[in-house]
Amino acid sequence: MPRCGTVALAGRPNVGKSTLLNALVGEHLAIVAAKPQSTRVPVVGLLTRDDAQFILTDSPGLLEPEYPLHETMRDAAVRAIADADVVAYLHPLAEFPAPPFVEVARLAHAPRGAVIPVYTKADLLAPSARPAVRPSDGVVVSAVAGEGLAALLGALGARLPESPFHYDPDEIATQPLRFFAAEFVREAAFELLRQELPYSVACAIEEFRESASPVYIRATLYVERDSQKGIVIGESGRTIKALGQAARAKIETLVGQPVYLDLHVKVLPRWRRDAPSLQRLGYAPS
Ligand SMILES: Nc1nc2c(ncn2[C@@H]2O[C@H](COP(=O)(O)OP(=O)(O)OP(=O)(O)O)[C@@H](O)[C@H]2O)c(=O)[nH]1
Ligand SMILES: [Mg+2]
Repeated sequence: MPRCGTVALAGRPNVGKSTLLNALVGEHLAIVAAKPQSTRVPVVGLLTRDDAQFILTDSPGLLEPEYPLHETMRDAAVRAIADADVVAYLHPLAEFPAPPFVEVARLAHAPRGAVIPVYTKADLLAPSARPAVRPSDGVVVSAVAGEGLAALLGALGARLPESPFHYDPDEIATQPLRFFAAEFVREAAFELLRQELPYSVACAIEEFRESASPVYIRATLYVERDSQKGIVIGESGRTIKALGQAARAKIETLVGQPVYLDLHVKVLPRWRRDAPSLQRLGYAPS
């Protein structure tokens, strides 16, 4: 009997959840940023290996909510954890040992699925500086160096339920291309905008014409204040142009075709704290 089930990648912000999802799936699906709190909604990646199908859910970092967007992020992470057959609990190897998962996730009780500690970013430590991690402590990985991924899949796969596959083995994603287009605009914002500005950026896809050549995408990049709009546009439109080019290149890689990205900037005041705006941007269940 094959195995198939859901694996939640969970942990504090910035521990390397999205990078690990991409390394396991072998495609850049989830956005990655040097700054924490880049993932706002779960991203699902599929991996089918021999007789096991992994439905991998990259979840927002577990944090103490400070405003309504944070609350939607935490709710989404907690839901992904509750739904999972197995929880991969990511924590940097440099901070071994990880505190108990229920404390970090602030859960009232242990999740239904087994929790496997995964110690990340192993490449940042010289071999002599690495803590001694026993197999019973968890799995050591480096998504960047590709270390430990086979062992991780072995540990996760052994805990998946016996079940027929839920998806075609060739599929790698479940969310529509327009979702990834909006995410890649945000990833470009994390790369090109400074300080706190990426946290005020959201993106909505207004039109996505896949039959057009090049593929036509009209998108709105939202910020929270007029002053931020000025910075995002930049002198003579320089910043928004660079942002659009970076986002377009990322979208083209996933779509596999040339893309025309028609990107506009608008102000949506205090959208991070406004329930109707959060809903409209896809951050809250409607
Ligand atoms: N050296 C090294 N850096 C890594 C590794 N994995 C992730 N990183 C870096 O760590 C930072 C955060 O990575 P993400 O994958 O965005 O982390 P995350 O846990 O998804 O973060 P949030 O979504 O914000 O909670 C980025 O700068 C990554 O390049 C790794 O294996 N080695
Ligand atoms: Mg992430």
